[in-house]
Amino acid sequence: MNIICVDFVFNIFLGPTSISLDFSLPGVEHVYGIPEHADDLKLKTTDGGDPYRLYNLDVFQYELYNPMALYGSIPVMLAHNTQRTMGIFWLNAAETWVDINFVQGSSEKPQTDIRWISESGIIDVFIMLGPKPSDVFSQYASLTGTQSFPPLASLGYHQCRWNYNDQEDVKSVDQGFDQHDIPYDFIWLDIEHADGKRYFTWDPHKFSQPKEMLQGLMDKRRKMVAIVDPHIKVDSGYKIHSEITSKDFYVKNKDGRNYEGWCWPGNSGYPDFTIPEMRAWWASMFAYDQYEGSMENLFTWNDMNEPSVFNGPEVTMHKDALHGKWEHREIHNIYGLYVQMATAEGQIQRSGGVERPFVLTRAFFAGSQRFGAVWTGDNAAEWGHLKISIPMCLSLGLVGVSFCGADIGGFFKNPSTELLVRWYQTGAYQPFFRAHAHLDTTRREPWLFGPENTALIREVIRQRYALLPYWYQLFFQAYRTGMPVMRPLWVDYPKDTATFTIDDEFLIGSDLLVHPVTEEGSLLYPPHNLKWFRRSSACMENDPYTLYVALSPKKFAEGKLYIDDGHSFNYDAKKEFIHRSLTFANNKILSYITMKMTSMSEIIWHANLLILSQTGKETPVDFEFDSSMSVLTLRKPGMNAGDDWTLLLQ
Ligand code: NBV
Repeated sequence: MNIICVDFVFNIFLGPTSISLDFSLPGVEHVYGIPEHADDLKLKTTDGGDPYRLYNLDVFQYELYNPMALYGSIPVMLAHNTQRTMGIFWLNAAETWVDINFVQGSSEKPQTDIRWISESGIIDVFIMLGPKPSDVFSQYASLTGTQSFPPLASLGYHQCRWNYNDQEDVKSVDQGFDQHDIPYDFIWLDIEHADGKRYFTWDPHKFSQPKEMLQGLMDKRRKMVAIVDPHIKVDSGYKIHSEITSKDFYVKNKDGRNYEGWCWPGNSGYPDFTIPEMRAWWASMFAYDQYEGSMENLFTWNDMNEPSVFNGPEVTMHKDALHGKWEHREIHNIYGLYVQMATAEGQIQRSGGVERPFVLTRAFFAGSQRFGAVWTGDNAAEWGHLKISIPMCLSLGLVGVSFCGADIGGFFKNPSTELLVRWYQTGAYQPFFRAHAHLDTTRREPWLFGPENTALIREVIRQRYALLPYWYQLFFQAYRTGMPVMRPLWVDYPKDTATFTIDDEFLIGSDLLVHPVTEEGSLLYPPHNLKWFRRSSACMENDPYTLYVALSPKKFAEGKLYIDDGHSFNYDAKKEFIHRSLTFANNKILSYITMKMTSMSEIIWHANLLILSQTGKETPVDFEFDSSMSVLTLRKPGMNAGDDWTLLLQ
């Protein structure tokens, strides 16, 4: 047995109640998780201060190193020491507070005491016993699912701004990338693209020909994301509003009338996403004949789904609003998850179940990883916000959400050029790689800061594209096993106590150590210009792979390669994929099938130094050896990534 479930069921009373449970963890000094907070990776004692709060809120200009609630809540805590990793999953979607105390236990042992307090609901706790970090990840995945496997393109670079003003603007930004030889995959449209903030529509003047715009992008194998928020303008002439009204799908006031609040469109209704029929209807709105102007390269961004209500308490919904017989207080933290779930389902359905969706959400809960990506909301163009993006994404990765990123450049305020470049250099090594900016900021497309800075940004975006096969393979692992893509060092070095508090550097998979510069005034390095690149990830599909082999002191290395069509569910439905393991040992590189081992035909290479023989046939291989760096480069060896082969160095 490796998961313990504690489940106390109480009667459900309307109105505020409260439940609580204490845990003592003897031998534990390090606890992590319970996002979302703008704080260090290792959770702090809350003794003498506020507990960490979990209550999905639209927070204006959030503070750093603070236990205050932010946009999402995942009530999962991990505890780690050199002997064991374990986790506690407090399954409750009501407002929750977590108190942490580090104490001296019996026989001088360190101990961590934790108190979970929720406003309502039931006590439903899962204890994941590990003992290895990877065990906790798979135990938690068995409860809430794994990271959805995203389309390959969504791991490329995303260019966003509130707002790209009109179709001409979109066109010229798109061309700017070509003129400056910078690849990108997605351009984003914020709330101004819709007709009077009526989502699923287009502004008739600024975006009068959406299909023409989308086709222009499609011709370049690029894509677009348009925002669809879950507050619906109360307007009888608006199809979405009238259908929700006629189907009686709005959240209700306690007196039974539709709940209305103030948001971007003015007076707004809030669809009740907890109703399965409502979610099915919402999903059907993404069909191409319902969502006019949409095409297969249009994807979705769900913002404001905490939900945000400008005139509500703490800018959210009243706790006594009703979802059927349930008060909002009971389900508050899971509302945003259901919005993203219904949206992702809509994208799958519009393709007849063939294509993978891409949906970004701001609010989230345990299990949101199954529906797409998450970002850290409205940060600011400050060095501290760049720095905090690392522990914020690491904490999310530990509790299942691998597809995480922060607004590059900072959402509020204008970044200095140095900060912007450093942010690109950091963001390129975080899972969700998107630049975004507030309406009132000055324009900041990558080529607006002089040729030297354009070159630096171009370089790091190209680095991201060069590493796409690595990212893609890691997302496939995350999808299959629950292993986080972006990881704290202790996950791979669980006995090295020095790693337990590190959160200014991190691992991507187990093989790439990243330590971004997040301090002002550090030395800039000159770009060295990667020679190849492409316009977007789709244009790379027939490119050769470059294999970097970094040997351990025992002259050993191993890695994995995963390839499929990059966008459909055929890897699952038709098992159309290549998944290979690559190892270097005894001077040989072997490539063999990971998922299903087949007999291996050995191919051995001969040249003066290196030899290739392919079922008897020998082919010389071009190589260079840089003795100062001990780097051996083999050029175009002509192997097929999908075949078994062996490379022998002599
Ligand atoms: O839709 C406008 C913005 C959006 O750009 C941002 O990314 C969201 O986090 N949205 C919040 C609402 C307004 C924030 C001031």
